[in-house]
Amino acid sequence: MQTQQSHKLFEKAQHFIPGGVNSPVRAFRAVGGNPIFIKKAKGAYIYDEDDNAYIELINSWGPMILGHNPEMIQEAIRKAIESGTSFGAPTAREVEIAELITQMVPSVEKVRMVNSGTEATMSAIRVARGYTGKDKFIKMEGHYHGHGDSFLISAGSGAITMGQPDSPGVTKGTAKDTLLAPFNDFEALEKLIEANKGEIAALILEPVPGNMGLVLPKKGYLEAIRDLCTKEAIVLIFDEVMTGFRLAKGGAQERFGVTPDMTTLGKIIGGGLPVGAYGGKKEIMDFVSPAGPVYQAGTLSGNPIAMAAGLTMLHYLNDHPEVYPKLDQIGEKITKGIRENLHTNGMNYTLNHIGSMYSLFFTQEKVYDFESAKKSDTVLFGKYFQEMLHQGIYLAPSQFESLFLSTALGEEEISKILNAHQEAIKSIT
Ligand code: KE4
Repeated sequence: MQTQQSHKLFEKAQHFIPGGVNSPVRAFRAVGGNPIFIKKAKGAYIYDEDDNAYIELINSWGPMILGHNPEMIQEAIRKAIESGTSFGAPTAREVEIAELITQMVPSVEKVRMVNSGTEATMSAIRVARGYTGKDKFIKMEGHYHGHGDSFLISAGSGAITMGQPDSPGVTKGTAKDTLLAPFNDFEALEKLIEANKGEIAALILEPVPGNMGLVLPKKGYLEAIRDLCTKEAIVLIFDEVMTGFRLAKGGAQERFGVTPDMTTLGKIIGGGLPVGAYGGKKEIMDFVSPAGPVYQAGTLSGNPIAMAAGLTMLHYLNDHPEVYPKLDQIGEKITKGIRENLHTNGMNYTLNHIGSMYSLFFTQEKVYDFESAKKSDTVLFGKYFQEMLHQGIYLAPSQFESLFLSTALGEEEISKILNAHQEAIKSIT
């Protein structure tokens, strides 16, 4: 597989863009080699600048749950553009999508649209602080909530991939209000809250973390956190930027039956265009300006083209509940095949899976938190990644990322993925 065009573009890109990419994890630093530059994508496939085709298991880090570039979304964007691209004034579509989100995610009684998951989480924490009058908040080790200063402490995703879970540039003044707890350790959380009694505004977590690779919440853990936050009057924020509209129509909170006070959303919500959102209980969201005193704003928030794409996506998911059992089935088939192959080859690497998300960790130990995830052999992962890429399967270029499946993966793609996996495992060990 030759990738000259990508190579040439990457050389040039590094002169004008830090690291040659607009988001660090795209640079392949963790897996070696140069990134491939994508020219187009459709359905289950992406195509690079050298016209190589790859079966997609990242799907733009989650948004492409129906596969790339569905006709109906193209059509919605084409139609919306005829009326203009941005007004900086309220539009009917924003009312429609807000109402739809409150129907799909009932814990969200009011919602504010923003332009990324980072904006959503930054804003949610500010509102929780304004609402409670408290400064501190808890995040989980290895969880990633975007690149807002107060979250870049023990952060997952690209931060740990680049070996900088605590980023320079985040001041001590900021970091002091971010408290850290190990995920899946309820006792440690209770002790942390006890030690900061009455000073904690919020607890934010990925209910099903995907940013240290996929890790599942232990049985009863989310329910226990919910009860503890209620008891301590701590605003519970589910960061569902990844899991929202993916693990169920109503996200992880629907799948696990645990209701947060606030929810942050992104990725799928924009149908492929830049959209984020945060919402929750009316009494909290009415603290957001101009209804309340907590300021948050955005020139392109609720952008009409992005709303058209997002509305089309959300209406489809709302009207086609069969999408979710189909995604679960695809996830089941792929992970069952991988498990069988690992067993046949006498390897018990750890495979964590739920619905249309999974991660293969190159460690024999269970992976249930950041410390155990970090035990994975990232060099071996890099070799596996390159082997799979060489066979035309496009995985996340980091051990500390979840994979995202789409309904566009048919029987042919699933067997190609499993054959490529078989070859890759054989060649790296
Ligand atoms: P964005 O600002 O990248 O739209 O969203 C930040 C964010 C917030 N919360 C969660 C749970 C997230 O997963 C993310 C972003 N996810 C990463 C993938 N792990 C985006 C990919 C990238 O950084 O390039």
